[in-house]
This record gives sequence, C-alpha cells and structure tokens, in this order.
Amino acid sequence: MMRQFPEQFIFGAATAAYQAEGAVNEGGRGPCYWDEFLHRPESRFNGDVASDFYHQYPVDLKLSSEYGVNGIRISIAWSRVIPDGKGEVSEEGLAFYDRLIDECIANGVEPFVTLHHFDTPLPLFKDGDWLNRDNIDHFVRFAEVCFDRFGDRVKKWVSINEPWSVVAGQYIIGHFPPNIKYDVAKAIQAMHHMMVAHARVVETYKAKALDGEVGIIHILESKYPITNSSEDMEAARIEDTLANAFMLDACFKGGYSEATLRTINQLMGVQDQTLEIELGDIELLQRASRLNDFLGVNYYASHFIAHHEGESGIHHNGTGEKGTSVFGLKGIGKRVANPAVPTTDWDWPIYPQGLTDMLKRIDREYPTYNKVYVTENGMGYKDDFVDGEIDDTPRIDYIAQHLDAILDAIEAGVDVKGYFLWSLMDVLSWTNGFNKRYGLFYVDFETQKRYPKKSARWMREVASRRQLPRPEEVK
Ligand code: BGP
Repeated sequence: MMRQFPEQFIFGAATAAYQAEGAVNEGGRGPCYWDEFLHRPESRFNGDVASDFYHQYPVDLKLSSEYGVNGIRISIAWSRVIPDGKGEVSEEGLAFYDRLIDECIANGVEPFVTLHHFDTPLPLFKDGDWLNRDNIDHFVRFAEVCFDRFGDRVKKWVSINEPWSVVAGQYIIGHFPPNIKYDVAKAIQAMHHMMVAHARVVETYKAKALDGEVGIIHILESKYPITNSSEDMEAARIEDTLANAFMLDACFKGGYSEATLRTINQLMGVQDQTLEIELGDIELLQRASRLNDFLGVNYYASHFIAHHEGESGIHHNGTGEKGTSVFGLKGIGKRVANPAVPTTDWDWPIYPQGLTDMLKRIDREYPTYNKVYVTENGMGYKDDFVDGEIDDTPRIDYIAQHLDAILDAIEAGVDVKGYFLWSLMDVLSWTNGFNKRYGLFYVDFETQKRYPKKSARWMREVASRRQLPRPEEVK
C-alpha cells in the first residue's frame, strides 16, 4: 500500500516580502536594511524588482490554484506598513496586503503570514536591530496593527522566520548586515530578544481572541558527530545547543533547561560575556510556551560535525561553486563532508533522514509543540531553461525524498499538518542572487513571465493523490 498524506494536508509553497515583491519604492514603503546593503557598489544583485510579486501576485496565485498549491507563505514587510518601523502606519501599505490576502483566499490558497522574515526596517536596524530591546516594543506594535487589520481573514500567523539564520548571518557568518563575524555572544543575546519578542506577540494575539492560530518558524538542522569519538560528539552537541535547543527550549519549555544554559553560558564566557535575561523574561516565556498553536520547521540540510582545535574560519559559498564552503567555530566545532551524503552545488548536504530525526525529536522532547508544519524545504538549483521547458528532475528527487521522510515521521506519531516548498516561484536568494533558483514556477527575470517547471506538474500530482507518484508517472 502506498502511504498517503492525511486529509486536509497543506501542500503549499513559500515566499517572503523582500525576496519576491520588488517595487521597493512604491506604495510608500520605507527601506529595510537589505535595501541599503544590496546597493553598495560591490553588490552583485538587489531586490529592487525581484519577482515583481507586488504586481504579479494575481498571476502567481492563479498558477497556484491551477497547480494544486493550497497554502502560501507570504510575509508582511514591516516597512510597508510602518515605513520607519515605529512611527505612522501607512494606509497604502495595509491596502496592498488587503488586496494580496483577498486574492489568496479568492484562489483557495490559504495564507500563512509571517511578520518578520529577515527585513527589519532600516532605522530600527541602525538602532541595533534585535540587540536593542526597544525594538521588541516596536515589533509588537507592528504585529498588533496587522492582527487588527487582517485578523478577520488570516488564520495562520508566524511571528518570526528563522531567528537562528538571522543572527548567524548577522553576527557569525557575517553575510547579513551588519556583517560581523564570529561574535557568538551577540548572536545568542539577539536570539534571546527574538524569543521574548515572539512570546509577546503570541500573548498579544491570544488576548485578542481572534479565531486563528499563531506560531513561530525555526530552521532546524540536525547535527551529527562525524565519528563516535567523545570529542566529535561534544562538538555536535554544542552546535546543536546553539542552533536548535536554545530556541526550542525558549519556545516550548518556557525557559532554558539547565544543560542548555550551561552550554550557552560557556559559549558567552569565551568572549567574557554573560547572557542578559531581564526580570520577567522567563515568566513570559513560560506563559507563552503553553500558547503556541504550531511550530513551523524549515529544513534543507543537516550537518556533520567534527571537533575543531583551531581559530574560527568561515567561507560562505554564495555562487554555487561546489566544494568551496568552510565552517569552523573556535570552541564549538567544524562542519565536515560526509562522503556517504550527497550535497547541492552550494554544499548543502542532502539528508532527508535528518528531517525525520528532527521531527521525532520535537515530538519526544518538546511535546507542547501542538502540531508541525514543514514551512520550508527545497533545493537551490541552476535550472536549465530550454524552449520554455524546465526539467528539474534533481529537485523532484529532493522533494520526493523529503516528503517521504515526513511520511516516516507521521507514521511515528508526529503531527505534521502541511508542507511548504521553498519557493513558489523563483525569488531572490539573500546572499546568492538570482541564479540559485528554488521555485515551482520559473521566473524569467527580464520579462517577469512565469513558466511552470516539471516539479510543478509533479507536485500537482502529489497534491491530488496525497501520495508520491513515481517520477516517470509525470511528464
Ligand atoms: C531560508 C529562508 C528563505 C530562503 C531559504 C533559502 O533560510 O527563510 O528566505 O532564502 O532559506 O536560502 P538561500 O536563499 O540562502 O539558498
């Protein structure tokens, strides 16, 4: 018997405002920090036009409904709604999202709406972004404006997308502004503030007694020791605490477990820092941890970790030149190749078992998660565009393996309610530009015309059968 996805399963796809909308100077929008950063002379690309979703959304939503996509992740650009992040609310900005949300619903595509997808308004970024606790207040106000305006139609809300990716990009890898490298202490402090912000947004939403759900999205990549040596195992444990357990504890344990806090303090201690937790933070996390309606899991890859003696060294592969990545952190560990595991051109290990393992672990260790949506998964690939046709069979294989991994988790008792492919159409990749494509629909960035890829036809079959067809069954 072929295994089936549950009834009502969401077969969705994801977007994010800055990566898709373009139209950065239209509708009274204020800048986010990416606008400034990607306009430096050395920048290879920017999001000025992106996939022109600001104008093309009716096309994308029509295609979605034709291809069986019944859920879409969109994000609301904070700086469209409140152009400077904390001052006046823009009616024009709100009106755009009214139209977009209504169009989703009219096409039978349920909107899952994220409030922060990497795009803090520029003035607040300059004031310290998530390191500055005042910005938590501004974010909660923005959330409240959105709940009040769209809460009647939007039934799924996400506070923040991938806190770990934000702080790793900003303070450890340094490929996100303010481009600081190896400052693990700053990363941890900013994550704590994001957890506080999330908790406050959850409480704010619940206080309104709207009939919808609220949750958060974490990137959750499993960390495996490359050997069974105690040193490699310790390295994997530390990286897991930093990237996974710290935030899962905050969201679902209502505070940090003793073991997590010990490791976190040890990491901050290396820089003579201590984690600043204000009075009331832990009580807030505790209250909110019982109120999350769902957890969004973004999963692309897992990492194989070895003990690392030397200094920190990171090279980000932002061009798809296979084999160029380096990631080693002093006092933590280094990511190494596992010869048994294939990788993408951007060196991301393709390891679906890591998704099953992560979902089972959440179910086991964080039972208050309620239910899971896999809110991003997909394969960055330099699609070949030949006479309007795109045969992306490697992406279909990737998706099939990961959907199968989700079926394994469901069979093991994890409550997984949906899957969102990253991305609906090709969009800007933050640190790679436009040649790292993920979409179901190919975007010709010159003309903004959309072309459904082979993967779109395959996904349509998956959604209509609620089963995985063999690739040869779909032309
Ligand atoms: C996630 C982000 C997305 C998207 C995706 C692919 O971390 O939430 O916004 O960009 O990763 O990443 P990349 O574009 O770096 O390949």
